[in-house]
Amino acid sequence: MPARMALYYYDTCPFCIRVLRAASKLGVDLELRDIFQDRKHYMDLTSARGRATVPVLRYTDADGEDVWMPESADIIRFLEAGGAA
Ligand SMILES: N[C@@H](CCC(=O)N[C@@H](CS)C(=O)NCC(=O)O)C(=O)O
Repeated sequence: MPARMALYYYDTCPFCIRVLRAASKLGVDLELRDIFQDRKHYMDLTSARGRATVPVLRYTDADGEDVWMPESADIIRFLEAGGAA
C-alpha cells in the first residue's frame, strides 16, 4: 500500500519541481519517491505505467484502488482540490 500520497519524481525534473512548489505552497505533505535514488521506486513506476515519465502521484482512492496520476497540471489541480481524502 502506498502512503496517503506519494510523488514519483527526480530532483532536476522541471515538471516535478512545479508540483513540489505547488504542494509546498498548499502545505500538502507528499511522500517523495526519487526514481533515480531508489531502484524499487523506478521499478514500481515503470511496472505500473509502462514508462518512467514523472511526475506521477500515487494514492489510494475512496474505493481502495491504487491510483497512478501522471501530468503535472492534473496533479496540481488535484492537490488544489484537496488531494486524496
Ligand atoms: N506533460 C508532462 C511532462 C512530463 C515530463 O516530460 N517529464 C520528464 C521529466 S521533467 C520525463 O520524465 N522525461 C523522461 C521520460 O519521459 O521518460 C507533465 O506535465 O507532467
